Amino acid sequence: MILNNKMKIINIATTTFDDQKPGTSGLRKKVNVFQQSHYLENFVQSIFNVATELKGGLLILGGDGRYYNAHAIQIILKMAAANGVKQVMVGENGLLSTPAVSCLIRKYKAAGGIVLSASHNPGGVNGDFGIKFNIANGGPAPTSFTDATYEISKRLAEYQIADADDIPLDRQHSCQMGEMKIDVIDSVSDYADLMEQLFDFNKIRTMFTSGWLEMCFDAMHAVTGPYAREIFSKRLSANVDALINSIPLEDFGGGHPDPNLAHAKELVSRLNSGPGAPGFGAASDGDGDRNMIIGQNFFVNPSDSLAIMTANAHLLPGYKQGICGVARSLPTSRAVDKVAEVLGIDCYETPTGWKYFGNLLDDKRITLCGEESFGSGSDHIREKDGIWAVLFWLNLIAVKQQSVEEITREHWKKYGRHYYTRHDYEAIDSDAAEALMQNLRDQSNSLAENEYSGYKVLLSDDFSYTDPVDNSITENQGIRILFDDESRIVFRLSGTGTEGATLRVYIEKYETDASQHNLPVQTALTELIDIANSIAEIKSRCNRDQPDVIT
Ligand code: G16
Repeated sequence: MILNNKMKIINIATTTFDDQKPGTSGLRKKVNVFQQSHYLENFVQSIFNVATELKGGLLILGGDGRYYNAHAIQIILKMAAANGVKQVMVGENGLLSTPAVSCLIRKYKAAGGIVLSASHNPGGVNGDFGIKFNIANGGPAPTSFTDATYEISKRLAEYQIADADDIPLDRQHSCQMGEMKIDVIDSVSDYADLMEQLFDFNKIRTMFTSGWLEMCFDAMHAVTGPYAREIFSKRLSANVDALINSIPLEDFGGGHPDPNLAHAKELVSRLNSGPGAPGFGAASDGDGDRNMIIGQNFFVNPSDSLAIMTANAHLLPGYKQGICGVARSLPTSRAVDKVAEVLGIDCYETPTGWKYFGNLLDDKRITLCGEESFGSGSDHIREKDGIWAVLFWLNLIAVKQQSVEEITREHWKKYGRHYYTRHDYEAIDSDAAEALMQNLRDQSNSLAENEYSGYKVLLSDDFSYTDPVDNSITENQGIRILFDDESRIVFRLSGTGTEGATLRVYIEKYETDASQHNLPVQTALTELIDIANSIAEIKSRCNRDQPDVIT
């Protein structure tokens, strides 16, 4: 036991867990896994052991408000004090969205940040919990960091924690825990100020106050409620009924905080309610980094959203100097590639995971990036950013004076339409999923030249990425099959699920003929869906007739 400014630091002997390997975005498990004695503490100590820069530095701490958030924050504060952190800024009520953490790390030059969230996964006592670490650039820790924490977690013998009282989180204040300063801060204002620098708030406000547009934003009872209140209602004077589900709840009101057509049902029914319906709808996820954009009876695919943003960024104040390049993850449709070609800028294809965009942003190779999984962002921070994407669209609508649908259709007309769908097979047997992927891997080199229902395979491989900045290589990132008409199928296993395995099948088809842009997506892709099912033998290997979720 050591005394630090009259505070006791206790070394607790612990035993290891073998399942603390972070996935696509941090460590995500069922709440009851995190509730095992020492489980959270072991993982947090592993972070402190690797992120030695936290000693004597500033840590940003907050989460999406799900069950276990408040409890975990008190533990992490005491462990931070015991591990020599100089100062912690923690969000009021323990709330900070993932983009707000990234913003605060960069603004206050913090050594890093800890975000407590399992993102779009359900919460509550029977739901999921998660923890992720962001480094000093504000972005998710790279694989080298997460691999190192995993190695440490496998041999950790003890952790350090201060013998201190819990800190009140329900009001803004500053206090000491031993030698460590704690500031409980406004969760929203720094982030909202950054948004005001990027977008034309006057123009958006006029659009609302003149009655030209009404919006509906679904915070899904997750972290973005307070952000939406401050930004859309207070600073932008949006219509009085603009926000739904805007009170953060520990179980997200029993809902699934995943902003897609299946889970944001209330929002969708409002937008599709006929005359008088709002013209613009949006939703964000548990920790506020994802976004869905919809118009009246109209859905904007996230891959299209990235392409539309890229084509129009120069019209908005924060991007008026143009953009230097773009990036998308492997399974994201190639809609943005077409725009990059026309703009004459580089377009990078990365593995799934926001962490792969960090080096490209830091090296100023890209300004915008995005993923099919409802994520888009820019160089303003190092995370994808839900509210930012909503503001981007609102600003664009205010500039163009067109509806969501008109903007999207005009885009398709100019660049062609990428019909796109993702089929998810959830909670399938992990061994069966691995065997399915291995079978695809074994075939992948011999598929070229094969023809399926008139679609000829041009190239097929297991995607591997060499980071152009640090030359690190990331292998086995998904099987991709490219056809000679620019259609594409990608198969990979999710890295964010907490039950069995989730197979994701991504299918796209490029159509330049505007008279063919009105088909239902699943109809336009029927043949390719059948080809994907047959090459991967999904039905027999997964024992499923249909995907569980289609986006
Ligand atoms: C995370 C990552 C994203 C990724 C998504 C889905 O998002 O940050 O980069 O696209 O998971 O990953 P997977 O397909 O492996 O499940 P979030 O919003 O869950 O943090």
